[in-house]
Amino acid sequence: MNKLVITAAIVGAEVSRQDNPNLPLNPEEIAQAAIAAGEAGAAIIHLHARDSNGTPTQSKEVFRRTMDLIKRYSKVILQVSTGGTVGMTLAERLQPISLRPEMATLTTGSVNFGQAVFCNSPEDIRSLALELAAYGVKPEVEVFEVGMINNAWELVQKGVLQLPLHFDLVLGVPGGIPATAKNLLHLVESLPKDSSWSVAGIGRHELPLSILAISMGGHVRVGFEDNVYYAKGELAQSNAQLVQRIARLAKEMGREVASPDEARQLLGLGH
Ligand code: KMH
Ligand code: ZN
Repeated sequence: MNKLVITAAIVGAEVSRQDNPNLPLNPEEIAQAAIAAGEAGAAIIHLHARDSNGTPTQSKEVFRRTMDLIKRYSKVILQVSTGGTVGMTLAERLQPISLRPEMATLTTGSVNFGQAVFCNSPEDIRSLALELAAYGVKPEVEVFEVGMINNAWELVQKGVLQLPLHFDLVLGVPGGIPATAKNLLHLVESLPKDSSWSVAGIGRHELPLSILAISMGGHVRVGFEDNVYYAKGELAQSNAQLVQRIARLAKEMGREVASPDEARQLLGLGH
């Protein structure tokens, strides 16, 4: 089987220190968490940013500072969020793209997100995809519902997105596709041929879906953005602890963990 690419989603936009006091928030803390996650086996860091109050921000300067700090000590692939948090304008969300990260997310549809709505109109999705292409940034297509796969495919047919695509299948967001094995299989079977994919199981679904993905030849995303627990009733000490467990399980299951450079090759990243 191919090597396993582990993504660490280390901060997100919706979790807080009340959920887990070990959540990294400022650029220094986020960089430290990213570097430790890389040392534990993560090849990709999915990056959000917070301002000095801990509020989600897409500020280019905050992203720049965080990314510079990480790059100083680690070769991990940096994947910036273009989702930000619900309610942000498209212009806000786009800001870090001009920093030319190696990857960025692209959610190809709208979905209820807890009590809010994560809005991605066809026009906004197209603008985001074109912006990524203009800066040579590889998209990771974020899928919260099965129709989002078809929306990505339509953009391929229109020449806006290029094959092969890399997907992150997010299961278990309240309002999105439920986290079941049957749904994961359906999503995977719906992907365009030769796509690569990772799975992000939300909350308690993180571990069982990760194990399924390791078995199926997919890749895995873990981290505080998706889940703040190590086990029922036991908060995770760090993002690295969650990554370490996946690396350990993968080894037990006969899959080697990809280094950042191996992940670059696997994902067709040009630099
Ligand atoms: N915070 C969510 C509303 C992304 O990073 O692109 C969207 C999200 C996806 O986290
Ligand atoms: Zn995110």
